[in-house]
Amino acid sequence: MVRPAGPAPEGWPDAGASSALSGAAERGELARLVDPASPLVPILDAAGCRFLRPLHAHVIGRPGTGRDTMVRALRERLRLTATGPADGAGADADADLWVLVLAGPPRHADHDLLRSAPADRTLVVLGKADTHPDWDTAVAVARRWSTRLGTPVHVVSQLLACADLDDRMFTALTELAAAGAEMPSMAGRFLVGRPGSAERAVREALLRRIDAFGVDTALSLLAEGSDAADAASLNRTLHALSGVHDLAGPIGERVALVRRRREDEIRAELERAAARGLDRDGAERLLATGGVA
Ligand SMILES: Nc1nc2c(ncn2[C@@H]2O[C@H](COP(=O)(O)OP(=O)(O)OP(=O)(O)O)[C@@H](O)[C@H]2O)c(=O)[nH]1
Ligand SMILES: [Mg+2]
Repeated sequence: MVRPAGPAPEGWPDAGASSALSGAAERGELARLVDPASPLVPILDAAGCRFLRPLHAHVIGRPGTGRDTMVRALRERLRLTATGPADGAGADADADLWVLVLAGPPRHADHDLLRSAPADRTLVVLGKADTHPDWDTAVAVARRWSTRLGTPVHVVSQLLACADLDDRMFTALTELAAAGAEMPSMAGRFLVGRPGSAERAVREALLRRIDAFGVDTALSLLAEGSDAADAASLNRTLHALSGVHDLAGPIGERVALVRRRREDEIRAELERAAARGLDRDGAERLLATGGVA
């Protein structure tokens, strides 16, 4: 099955029944479908490698919507090959899926971006969900945008999905929670301490890493004495709250489609080889293979 690099997160569905061609490709046995002396062997070996490449998602959206952070979230949490604006023009050439990030009501530019991506392989995400007054509000907003766009809109805080607090930040949060500190409603008021001081620096780092909602959530978790015993477990809790894992379902639903497209790539290679006269009988026999393995 076409899969993300590394072990699949729980919940990746099976891609369904495979044809003889894609079944052999998934087992890494594509070249065994022809005579070992056939000139198709290296072509099928290369096509088989391409077939098994990890699932590739390309992130699009208006500038400032959190696209680069979404790329990181997809790589780190869902183990996808992910690209975005930082990867330059043409980075989507081999993409299987597109992720359109919205951080405000859909505008013309978003409609244009949505039209430019393949409809059946594009997910729309309300990003920066943590900047809404609360998660339920973000979900309600996403529902309204979904009605306007005619496609589901998933709710994600890509920043929380990338939470990587270190021991120094964890200790600062623990001390703040023990002192009964809360996140002020104006995030700027969190930045107490002399500019350049260690206290100010750690507070700035916290806002940069997890922003106001993340700090507020972490303080509540630590004050409640939750099992966030160290930086790593607090990071994991924030990742779990980010909504990014909920993308695994809709991504998984598109895996069968991606697999069919990759099988079409193998067929195109075989057709090119047959046109060049390379083991035409072998190529045509394989091209006639359409049944389920
Ligand atoms: N609160 C919050 N901030 C976020 C989130 N994702 C990204 N940001 C912040 O938004 C800013 C832009 O993030 P990027 O990921 O660089 O977004 P981009 O779309 O690539 O933006 P440009 O590179 O400026 O075009 C940074 O300050 C991020 O920290 C999020 O989920 N929540
Ligand atoms: Mg950026």
